[in-house]
Formats: sequence, C-alpha cells, structure tokens
Amino acid sequence: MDVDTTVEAIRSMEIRGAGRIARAGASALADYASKYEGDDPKEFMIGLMDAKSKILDSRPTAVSLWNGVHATLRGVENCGSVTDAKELIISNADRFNKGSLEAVRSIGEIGAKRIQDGDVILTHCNSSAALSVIKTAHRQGKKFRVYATESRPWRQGILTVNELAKEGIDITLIIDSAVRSVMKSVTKVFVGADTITSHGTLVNKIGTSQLALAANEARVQFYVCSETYKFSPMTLFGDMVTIEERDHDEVAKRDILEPSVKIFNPVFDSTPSKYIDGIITEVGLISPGSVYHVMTRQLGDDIFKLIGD
Ligand code: RUB
Repeated sequence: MDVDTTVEAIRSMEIRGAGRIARAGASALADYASKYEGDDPKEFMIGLMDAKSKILDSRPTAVSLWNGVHATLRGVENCGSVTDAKELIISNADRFNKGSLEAVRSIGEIGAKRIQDGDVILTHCNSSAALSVIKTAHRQGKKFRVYATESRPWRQGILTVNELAKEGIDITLIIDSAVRSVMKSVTKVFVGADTITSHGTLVNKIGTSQLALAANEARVQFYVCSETYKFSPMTLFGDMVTIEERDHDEVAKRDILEPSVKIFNPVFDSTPSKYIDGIITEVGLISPGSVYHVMTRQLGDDIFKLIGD
C-alpha cells in the first residue's frame, strides 16, 4: 500500500490498533523506497521525509507508529547511494514488522501463564497483544471465560468478541458502563497499550482507566499487554502524550441534538502506574517502574539521536 493510501486507511480507522498502524507505517515507507525510480539522493530524501511526516501525522497518540517509522529509517542518513538507502529501508521495515508479530506471539506465551482454570477475564477494545494472551491460554486447554467491552463509539469490542468466539472461547459482550457491575466476578483484566510513558503510565483506549479503577477497588489483577516499541522515548525527556480527539459525529449525529449541545470525543485515556500489576512484554513480565530501564537498554545511545527528530 502506498503512503497516501496508508495514511488515509489509518485516519479512517480501516487500519487501527497500535501494532497494526506501526507495521502499516513501516510498510508504507518500504513501498516508497521500492517504487522510487530516480537516482538523486536529495530528491529521494525529500520524498522520504515528506512520507515520514504524513505517516506520523495520521494518528497522534500511539508511539508505536513513531517507533515503527524510526526503526525503518534507522541508518538511512549514512547510506552512500539511493540504492543502498532503498535496500536498508526495505530490510528495516521487514525486520520491524517480523519482530512486531513475533513480539505479539511471545506476549501470548508469557501472559498465558498468568491465566488459570476458572478465571474470569475482562478485556477492553480490541488489542492483538491482549487477545494473543487469551487465545494462547485457550489453545493450551485452560478453561476460563471472558467479558469484552463494546468500546464506544467505534465498537471495536465487536471485533474482539467475534475473534474470540471463532476460537471457541466463552465470550460475553458488555456495554462500557457495565464494567463495574461485572468486576465482582472478574479475576483478571488484560488490556493493550498505545503508549507507555517512561514512568509507567499507560495510554490506551478511552475507558481503560475506568477498568483499572474498578479492578483496583475489587482487588482484581490488572495486566497491560504491550510490545516494547509502545514505550515512549519522548516522555523520558518530559514530553506529554497527545490524546487524540476524533470527529463529533462518531458520538452522535448532529440532527438528533439541540444545536447548543457540545460533544467531546477523546479517544484514549491515561492509567497511572499504581493501578498496573504488570506489563507483559516480549522481553518478559515487568513492573511499570521498569519501563525506563527496558527502554534505555533497548535504544542505547540512539535514544538521544532520536529525540528532537
Ligand atoms: C485500539 C486500542 C488498543 C491498542 C493496542 O484503539 O486502544 O488497545 O491500540 O492494540 P483504536 P494492539 O481502535 O482507536 O486504534 O495490541 O493491537 O496493538
């Protein structure tokens, strides 16, 4: 898919979920590189930087997209020719995408160990990482049931319940406001992540923090399933995470409302680290307090080169 088509598909939610948009961004840059037919390095780089900024502007909250794009462009400034740059971008994108899918699989293996017979699981929205944990535990023969929130306004919960039902998992759809009501019988919560800050705050689908509060009140374990490329290097340097606000029409059509009614449609919210029992990543089950160490260990000195880019 070319850059403009990818950007439009991400904006319109045809491609959604933090992992998927990161892989789509990486693939779009590889598509630009593979289709460039000239041999002018300057022209190639101008087109590449234009593609990069369009992709990064497509959705503002998930740092996975930023990390996917930077992983794909890593080292391109040192290439001596357009041919070298094209090869590097294509192979970086391929490595990022394969690593991303492998991370989801590893998270499934690690997280499934936290699920036991008789568990009642709650999940929110539609997270490939969280569903990898649930599906892996089911494939291992564990007997449990799952509640999934509808996740207004886009209702990604419908994707979740259908995906889990096809696996033969005992799944119940609830409306978002039923979370506290079902929490009495829930034993574990598994959610995904769009961004995790250097101090362990989770940014994920709007309503996640309500699940965390209700879980905390009911003494229910709350796990975040997150590839490490959802850790945000910028937050280490004090940057805030931008919370996307989407079109008002997604909440309610204007024609059913009095003209003076305002609509506020934030897409993500923040869950403080104190509500998180563990973050299940491809490098292991870590505490929110370990995010800084994992992120700096993985990025090394690159972290300073990346910031301000
Ligand atoms: C999706 C969402 C998911 C995370 C993680 O929001 O909040 O929990 O993106 O998903 P949206 P994954 O539908 O607005 O993109 O684990 O698949 O990366």
